[in-house]
Amino acid sequence: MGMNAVFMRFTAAWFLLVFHGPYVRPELFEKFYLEPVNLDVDTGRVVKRVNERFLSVAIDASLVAEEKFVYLLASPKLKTLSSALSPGFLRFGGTKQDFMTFNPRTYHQEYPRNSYGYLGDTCKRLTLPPLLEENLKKQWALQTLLLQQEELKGTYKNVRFTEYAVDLLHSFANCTGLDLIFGLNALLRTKGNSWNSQNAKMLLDYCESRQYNMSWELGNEPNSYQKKAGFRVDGYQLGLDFDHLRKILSKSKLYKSSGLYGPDISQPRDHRRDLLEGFLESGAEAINACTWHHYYVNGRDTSLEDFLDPDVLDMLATKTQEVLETVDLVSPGKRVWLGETSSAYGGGALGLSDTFAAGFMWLDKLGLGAKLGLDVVIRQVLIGSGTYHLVDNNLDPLPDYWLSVLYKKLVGPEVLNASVLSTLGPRRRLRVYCHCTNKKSANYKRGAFTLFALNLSKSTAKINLPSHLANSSAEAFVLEAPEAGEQGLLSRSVKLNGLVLKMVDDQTLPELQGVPLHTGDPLSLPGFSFAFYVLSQAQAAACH
Ligand SMILES: *[C@@H]1O[C@H](CO)[C@@H](O)[C@H](O)[C@H]1NC(C)=O
Ligand SMILES: *[C@@H]1O[C@H](CO)[C@@H](O)[C@H](O)[C@H]1NC(C)=O
Ligand SMILES: *[C@@H]1O[C@H](CO)[C@@H](O)[C@H](O)[C@H]1NC(C)=O
Ligand SMILES: *[C@@H]1O[C@H](CO)[C@@H](O)[C@H](O)[C@H]1NC(C)=O
Ligand SMILES: CC(=O)N[C@H]1CO[C@H](CO)[C@@H](O)[C@@H]1O
Repeated sequence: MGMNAVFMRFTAAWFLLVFHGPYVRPELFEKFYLEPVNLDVDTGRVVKRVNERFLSVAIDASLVAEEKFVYLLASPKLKTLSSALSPGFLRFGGTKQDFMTFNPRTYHQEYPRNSYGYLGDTCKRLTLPPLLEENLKKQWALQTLLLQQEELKGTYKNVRFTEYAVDLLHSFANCTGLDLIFGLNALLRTKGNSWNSQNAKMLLDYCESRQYNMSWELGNEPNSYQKKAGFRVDGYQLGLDFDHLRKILSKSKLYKSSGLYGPDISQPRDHRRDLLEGFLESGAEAINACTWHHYYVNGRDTSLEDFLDPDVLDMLATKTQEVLETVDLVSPGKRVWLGETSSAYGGGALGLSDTFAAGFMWLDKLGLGAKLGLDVVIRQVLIGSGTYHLVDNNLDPLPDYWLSVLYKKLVGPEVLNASVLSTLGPRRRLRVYCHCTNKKSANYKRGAFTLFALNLSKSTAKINLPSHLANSSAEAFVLEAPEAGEQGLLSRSVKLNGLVLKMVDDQTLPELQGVPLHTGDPLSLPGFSFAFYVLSQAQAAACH
């Protein structure tokens, strides 16, 4: 055993005591790599191109379990926060969608065309008075506890929703520049176990009468219908149901070319993918993208270690490849979306999913997902019960919200091939991704690219740019926990380049400014942090 190993053991033991508490595996504190690693990036070629709405968000259908809570969407603060995530999809769906029926208060066979209702179409009128907002937030905090219990028990009450919920959802999407995807109930079945479209038809008619431009899904995680509803729907039948929905849509002037996405299956388990195969055989033609759901871990059985574990992060690649193989086999070329995804299922992991630590899973999913060829990634959830939300129950932004906004601002849809090289073999705890810089960001020239990197270990990573880029000016956006140590990682706030991010007021986000780096120096990424680096003068051929 050399001096080095003795030293390592000593430091590992020291960290165990001082930094992390007694339960953390010493591997978390691998050898200190003080020498820089080299970034290898092919700036000449786009390897994948993702949707411009790649980073998208969801609102869980449980928000309408009591309809008054949909009024939270009229909060000015939430509107400000959500607008910064445009362009993106806003998926309204989840377990509860299969227990919801449309029950309009003023049902007429024919709705008057183009008549605007109670809310009208103006965003100004979509404003919740402050007192009402405070009240509703308090009640919502209690409601989330009930919803969590329902999820734990796995028994779901049927819910009726009215025009109010639809109007609010649509106005919210419209005012924030998000594209609404509405998840229809697939558990309304006929005696012969095919989909009963009657209720959906009524909803579609209503939405069309209001000229609501939106797209659709049908059913949520159909692979577990047995557990949730006591009967099975096989993949082939579900595909036929989608085909039926497509036929209904094609008869509508407004919806004849609107998006339809499905089947929103859970991630493959034990290589079981029969539902997806069957679905695609009969339903592939009906859909614009094939959706599946992914969570890394069970929220009730996980730890900070999992959130920082490269093996856990790599599980996304395994699952994605399984889904892509099936899709390529049955309907080659069909786009694949993560239709619902977050860190931990079961509403998130308490004390982790809403903290700075969750950013490692989120940013790595965005990077790896794009590189693997996923077209859209829909984050569960923007607001809602559980702890995996981007905006908390007081409608204040959480660390993953700020990470998402920075991603939107700096990362474009063109994916470049990047990796880090080191003489000591692969660096599993340093993960890098490159895209062309978002060309819609006025601040950067064409040819700029954005590197984003995660350091899953304690010590600072130094990254050498390729020599031809070494003199290119760079701007850094480093996201760190507000304080050192485990407490910092579990914090509900985040520092950008040293300053804790906060809204200026309900209508204003802070400027998310980068700091210029000295050209020629390696990029320096502190331990347990992640960052975006914009190489604004890179003149990458792929990014012109
Ligand atoms: C909002 O609705 C108006 C009126 O229907 C429409 O013209 C506009 O394109 C919509 N905007 C978005 C972002 O959906
Ligand atoms: C509906 O929205 C989509 C996506 O934003 C857009 O491409 C399409 O043109 C819109 N359709 C209508 C009828 O406004
Ligand atoms: C990306 O680069 C790695 C090596 O740097 C190479 O093995 C791999 O084939 C490249 N991938 C693509 C899609 O070009
Ligand atoms: C970068 O700048 C240094 C110092 O000015 C110079 O010696 C070097 O040739 C430059 N490298 C490139 C690739 O332009
Ligand atoms: C130099 C270096 O790489 N710094 C830290 C951050 O990430 C790496 C990647 O493995 C860790 O080894 C380092 O501790």
